[in-house]
Amino acid sequence: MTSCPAVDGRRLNAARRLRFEHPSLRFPADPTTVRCMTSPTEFTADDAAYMARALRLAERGLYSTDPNPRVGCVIVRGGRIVGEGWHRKAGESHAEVEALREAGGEARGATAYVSLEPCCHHGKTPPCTEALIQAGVVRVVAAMQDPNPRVAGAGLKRLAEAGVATDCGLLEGTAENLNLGFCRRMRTGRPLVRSKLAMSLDGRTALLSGESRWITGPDARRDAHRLRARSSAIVTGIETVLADDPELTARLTEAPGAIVQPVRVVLDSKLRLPATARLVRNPGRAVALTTVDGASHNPAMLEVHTLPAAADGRLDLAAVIDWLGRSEFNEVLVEAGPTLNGALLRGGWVDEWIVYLAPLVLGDKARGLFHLPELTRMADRFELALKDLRPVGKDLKLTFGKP
Ligand code: AOF
Ligand code: ZN
Repeated sequence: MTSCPAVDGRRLNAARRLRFEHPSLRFPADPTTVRCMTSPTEFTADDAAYMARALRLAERGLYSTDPNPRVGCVIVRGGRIVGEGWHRKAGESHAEVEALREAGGEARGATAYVSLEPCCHHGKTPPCTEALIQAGVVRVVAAMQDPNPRVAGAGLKRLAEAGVATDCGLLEGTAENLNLGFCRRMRTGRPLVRSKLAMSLDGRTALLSGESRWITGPDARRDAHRLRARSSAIVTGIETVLADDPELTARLTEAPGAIVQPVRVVLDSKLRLPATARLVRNPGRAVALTTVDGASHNPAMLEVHTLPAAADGRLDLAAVIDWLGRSEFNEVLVEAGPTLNGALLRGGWVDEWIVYLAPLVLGDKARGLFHLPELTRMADRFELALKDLRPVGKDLKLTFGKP
C-alpha cells in the first residue's frame, strides 16, 4: 500500500470549494490514518462535484447502516447523472448496486463515483466490483480505500485488472470523517469513543443531590439525540441508571431515514441492574457488562457479559472497549457520570469529548464533570485539544480531542 500522493493546489482547491459542510463531518481526519492507492490523477471540478454528491447520499445512511459504513454512489455518463444510490442498512444492497439499478443500461461506458472503495468480497451481499464490471462501467473514482482487511485495496485492484480505470483519494478526508468509527474499528478492532457531557458555566454537571436533568436547552438536547442516533451503542454506568433511570434511545423527528437504535450498554460490575430499569424494559437490545458470574447472578434474564475486573474491582476498561469492538460497534457514545468519565479520561479511552456548556451557574455544592480524586498537582492535569466550537440554541457545543 502506498500513501496518497498530494493533489496539486489547483485541483485540491476545486475539491475544497465543493466540500460540503455538515456538523458531523467537521472533525478533522487523523492524517496518519488516511490512505489511498492510486497515483496522482487529474481530478476535475466536475469529479469533485460528483464525489461531493456521493458523500451527501452516503450521509443519508448516518443513522442506519451499522455495522457497515455509510456509502454513496453516483453514476455519470456524458456529463449527466444516470444513477444514484446509497447503502441504507446492513444486509441490503450496497450503494453501487442501488446506483447501477437506477442507471440500468446507461451504466455502460459510465464513470462511478463512490465514497468508499467498492467491495470485492462476498459478505452479506455479493461483491460490488463484479456488478460494476458487468454493467460496463469504464471508470471508478473512490474517495478512499476500504479499511476492511477483506477489501483494503483489492477492490480497486480487481477493477483495474478487469480494465476499469480507477482513481482514489478525492475528498478523502470528508469520506474518512463520515465513517471514522468504522475506519477505527477496521484498523484497530476498537470503536471510536465519544463522551457527551453537559455543564454549567462554573463547570458543574449536577447538583449534589444528583439532580442533573435539563441543564441544556431543547436545541442541545436535540443535538444529543442526533449523537445517539449515529452511535452503535450508548454506554452508561450503573450509578447513572439507578439515579436517573434513562431510556437511552434516540428520539429524532427530522431523521433522514430509519434510525437503527443504539444498543444500551451498562457497566455494572456487581450486576445490580434492575429488570425494571427503563433501558431494559424498552424495546431493543440492552446489555450489562459485569465482573461477576452473569449466569448465576441474573434473575432478570438480562443479556449479561462477564469481563475481567481492574485492580479496583471495577470493570477493566480496556476489556470493555475491546468487547465493544468485538461487538462490531463503530461509534460508541458514553453518557455517564463523573466516576466513569474520570476513569475514561484517566485511561485515555475517549477520542471525542462533546461538552454542552449551558449559561447557568450551579454553585459550589454541585458536582464537576470528572471524578479524579488523585489529581492534586498541576503537573498531573489532563490536557485536551479544542477541535470544534459552535452555538447550539442558547448553549455552546465544545468538541475536544486528544492534543
Ligand atoms: C461497498 N459499498 O455501499 C458498502 C460497502 O456484509 P456486506 O456484504 O454488506 O459487506 C459489508 C462490508 O462491505 C463492509 O464491512 C465494508 O467493507 C463494505 N461496505 N462496500 O462497496 C457499500 N456499505
Ligand atoms: Zn459492495
